[in-house]
Amino acid sequence: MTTREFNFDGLVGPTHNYSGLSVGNIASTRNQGKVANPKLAALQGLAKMKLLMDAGVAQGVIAPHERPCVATLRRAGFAGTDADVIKRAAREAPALLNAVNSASAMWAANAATVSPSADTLDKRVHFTAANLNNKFHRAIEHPTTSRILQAIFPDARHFTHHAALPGCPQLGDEGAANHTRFFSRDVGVAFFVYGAFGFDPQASAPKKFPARQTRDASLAIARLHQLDPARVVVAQQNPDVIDAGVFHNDVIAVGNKNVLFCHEHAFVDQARVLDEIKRKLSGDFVPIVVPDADVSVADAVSSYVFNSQLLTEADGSMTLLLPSECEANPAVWGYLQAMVSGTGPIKKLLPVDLRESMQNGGGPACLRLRVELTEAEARAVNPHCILTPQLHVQLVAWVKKHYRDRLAEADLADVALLNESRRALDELTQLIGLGSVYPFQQI
Ligand code: SUG
Repeated sequence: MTTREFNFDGLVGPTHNYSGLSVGNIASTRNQGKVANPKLAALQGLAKMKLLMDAGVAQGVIAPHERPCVATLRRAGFAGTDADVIKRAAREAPALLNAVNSASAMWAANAATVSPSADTLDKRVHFTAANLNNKFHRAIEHPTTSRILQAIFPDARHFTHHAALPGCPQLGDEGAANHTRFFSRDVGVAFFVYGAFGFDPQASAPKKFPARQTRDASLAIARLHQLDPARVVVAQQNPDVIDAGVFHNDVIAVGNKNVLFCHEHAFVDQARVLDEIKRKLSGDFVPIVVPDADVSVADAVSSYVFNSQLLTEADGSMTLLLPSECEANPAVWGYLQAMVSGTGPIKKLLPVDLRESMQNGGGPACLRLRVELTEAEARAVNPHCILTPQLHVQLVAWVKKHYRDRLAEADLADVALLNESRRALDELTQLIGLGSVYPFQQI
């Protein structure tokens, strides 16, 4: 069966800001309090989507969420008009107000885990929205994420949507950021990476920063998606690299087809893990393991070199679309130059400027959700969510019309921001044919 990978990017929302909400994500903590530029952030994201569309990649768009999330403030006891709710929250619970303003749904790699129909027992594409249980500002995403994914993939003959796993530390789930699907000669292998065990006693755990994904959550998703255990590999992330700022596996590894590009210290018992992937892929596996002596974990985290997208070219070679920050890091850039002139599968480097997102710890790979589809499944996708040159022009105009170019922490208490965001999102749902996915549209 021929399939094609669709790449769905999260559109940056109008409240993109730097609130330092993600302990363990070094960029988020470091840039707390910086003035953000939501307009530039959204335009940078759209430029990346256009680059991929122009390169022949099937590119989709995932809508931002309603922020500030007034419904969450009401659940926390704030009442009155929407304006009253925001004003009181600003006075009495500013940290909560910051959290419900986060535009973090832009990082679509955390929206869900997706298994292609070739790998599932009932031959449907399975989606499980991630509960993102480890961070309050992210744990409120999944109900809207589920509605958006169902609006993009509505046909139950092809698509199965599972609700997020129960929100508890034992089942913390961060979606596709901790899941890679390898593929070779008609065999698909699902690779899940966890940082904590979940229910079982922890053999080794990070000491400084939280492990967000649990083994129990990964196993639950493999069950829900009806994956064949003979085609599943579950590995523990190296706890030391979590403590060095690798809060998701996609900060230290990226895979495509039968290739894995990762750091030497990515996984516990790495040689055994790579052997298991190779065996389950029937021997056809090409790991590119970057030695610590060439690129340290600190350089990997500051440059985000592994948070890149590996694209397959027409001749079968691969291109690494990576953050432009990599060019400024001599160790990283030197390694990459040598790599592309060698004999391995990665032949080209394509740096992209995603600085606004990067300053919150979100590189190219964070911004996208990969969905592998057959032709029949592709025809069942909501066509309005697929980027075309015309939609790109419309979305750029939409951003320029509605977004601010400056957003500081104090602005999050501005009631006008809520109204601007709602107007923008209302117009967006019409542009990309989503229907009423937002709470404010359902009143
Ligand atoms: O969950 N940052 C996100 C970044 C997510 C990156 N995604 C992947 N690696 N796939 C996070 O830590 C920062 C928000 C703030 O601090 O305002 C934030 O949520």
